[in-house]
Amino acid sequence: MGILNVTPDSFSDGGRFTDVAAAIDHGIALQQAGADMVDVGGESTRPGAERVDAETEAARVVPVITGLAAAGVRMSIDTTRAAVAAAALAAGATVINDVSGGLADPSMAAVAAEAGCPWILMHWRGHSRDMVELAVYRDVVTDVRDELCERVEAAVAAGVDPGRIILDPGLGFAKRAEHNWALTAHLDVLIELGFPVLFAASRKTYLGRLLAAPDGTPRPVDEREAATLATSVLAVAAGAWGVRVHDVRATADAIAVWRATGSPRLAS
Ligand code: PMM
Repeated sequence: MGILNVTPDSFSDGGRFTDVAAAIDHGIALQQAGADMVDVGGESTRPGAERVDAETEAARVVPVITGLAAAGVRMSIDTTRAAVAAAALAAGATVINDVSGGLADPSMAAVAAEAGCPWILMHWRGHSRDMVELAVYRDVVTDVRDELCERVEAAVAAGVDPGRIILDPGLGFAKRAEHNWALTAHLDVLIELGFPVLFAASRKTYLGRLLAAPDGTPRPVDEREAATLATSVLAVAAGAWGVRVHDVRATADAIAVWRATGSPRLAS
């Protein structure tokens, strides 16, 4: 899954694709680089980010989705809002990627059930401005698993086909670095639930901290690619269904190497 943030303030590519034509070109380039799907988002979810209103969010993504659909690009819509998801599906997106797992907008389940489309339920505890203080767990792996199971139950109760549900541990969302590493090491615990699992570590803050300079300065966002590739290969080898990344070509290359060795599965 290639990332296309049509926002002025996302942490990695914010501001690069606010022009519709540039965003469409980048989406096509992601597909040509090997993305099976392009994830289009119109609201930044980086820690501390302020929210935009639904009209602004929809106005950012709909023209880009319309253009990419005309070019034959498969897309997910990265939103927590039912109205934005519905507008994006009408414009040609075919998957809902909801970082709140249905918690932020009670109407999202009805949109997903009505559309009958795949719905990515990410583990989430609150909006970006509050999420640092929500990063408290008894055991992060079992807590995330149990909270995701609650989201699945709510979705199914609202009429969503369980065969359309995809799960995501939500790296960096109400998670400190040690939580992200534990979820990476024990991805099998989520995979064993039987749903496809999406893994989305690309260029995130905790990778910058891992690779910090001796004086503690985090590695800049655009120098976290090798670490991103390592996490993506670990996730795919553990059985992840997909990885959500900025650099699709490098990711496809790394996964080609894993496949060439016979797609060995990681034992946990
Ligand atoms: N992370 C971000 C945005 N959308 N969607 C899913 N399913 N999982 C994630 O971890 C996730 C997401 C934030 O990263 P970005 O600013 O690079 O888009």
